Amino acid sequence: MTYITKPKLEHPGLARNKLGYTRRYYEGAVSTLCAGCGHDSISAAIIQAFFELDIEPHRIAKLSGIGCSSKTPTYFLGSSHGLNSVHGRMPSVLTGANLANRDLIYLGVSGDGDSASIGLGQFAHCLRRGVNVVYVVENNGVYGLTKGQFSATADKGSKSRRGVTNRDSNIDMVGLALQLGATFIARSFSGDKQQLVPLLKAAVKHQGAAFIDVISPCVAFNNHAGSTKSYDYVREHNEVLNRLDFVPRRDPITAEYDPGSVQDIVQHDGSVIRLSKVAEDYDPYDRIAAMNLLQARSAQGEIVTGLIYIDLDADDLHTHLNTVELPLNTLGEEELCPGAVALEAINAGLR
Ligand SMILES: Cc1ncc(C[n+]2csc(CCOP(=O)(O)OP(=O)(O)O)c2C)c(N)n1
Ligand code: SF4
Ligand SMILES: [Mg+2]
Repeated sequence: MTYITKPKLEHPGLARNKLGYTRRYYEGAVSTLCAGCGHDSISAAIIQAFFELDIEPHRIAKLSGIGCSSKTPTYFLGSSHGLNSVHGRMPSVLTGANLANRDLIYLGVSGDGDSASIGLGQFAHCLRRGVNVVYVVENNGVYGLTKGQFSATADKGSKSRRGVTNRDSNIDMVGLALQLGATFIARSFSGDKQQLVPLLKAAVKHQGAAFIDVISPCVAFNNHAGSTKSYDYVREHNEVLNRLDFVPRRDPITAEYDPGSVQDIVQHDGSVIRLSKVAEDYDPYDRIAAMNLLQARSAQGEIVTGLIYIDLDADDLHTHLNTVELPLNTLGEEELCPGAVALEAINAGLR
């Protein structure tokens, strides 16, 4: 049913962003996912985030693997670049694209099967190497597309729809991302757009590997009693660390807050993440404390959400590799293939 297209007509009174575009310009095709699937709410949050950030859609490249979650880029940013790759292989394709053209904003969209099961190695190396990406995992604890088998993020002791208990230990993707060295790490819930939209905006402006694990219930296979990824379970066990406001660089900060109740995080480009702390003593710059908190809360069955960790001194793979500033397709033949003399000089330098 992916042939369904949306009508091109739009209401003349629709709000426009600073580029003159309406939100419709950031949408994609009509979703064919199950009604109520968490993934559709994440698509809506992505549309809102890019619309409000006033980003030209052609500056974005959205890449995914295989799964219901990986289908979602068809449903947002219809005017952006996109590639639906192979199951679990989105990160390496994205890394290659990023190295070839650093001028685009890279949005990696994946599922828990795609990134924690078959693609775990790819996920790990992408974050470890600091690829400048917004990496979103739409985490429902199952392989939704292939009819609801447990994925590697399914909690030990949780039950399938048919009542089978999962005996394997789960992979906590946020815990892994912390260990691997990602420099912007957050968790959110598809049912909490107020939290997810500013997290997405802040991640887009982060210069380095940004990872957001979004718990996204699968209404067809994992939304029953006994599941720890159902709407009810997440609502009852969601421990929100902080509330966020994202303030772009050019906008003045107007809202008044009691001194001490908020923390301003100024990113590289001058944009500000204004954190209203819910957990008073939580420090988002402390990687070890974040690891400890996650472990402690997960042992109690709680799901920690919010901005979990940020490193403002982050750099990215291009810095690590000392690559050329320009996209490769803008270089001429002489720069790309400088000839035998230049090659000899390089070889001599390695002897
Ligand atoms: C190499 C390969 N192995 C297995 C599959 C079958 N397959 C397709 S999607 C999928 C799992 C998807 O799970 P997830 O990434 O969590 O996405 P969801 O559908 O839950 O959003 C599997 C196992 C495949 N397409 N390719
Ligand atoms: S099977 Fe699950 S993950 Fe897939 S579209 Fe339906 S609710 Fe969403
Ligand atoms: Mg899944």
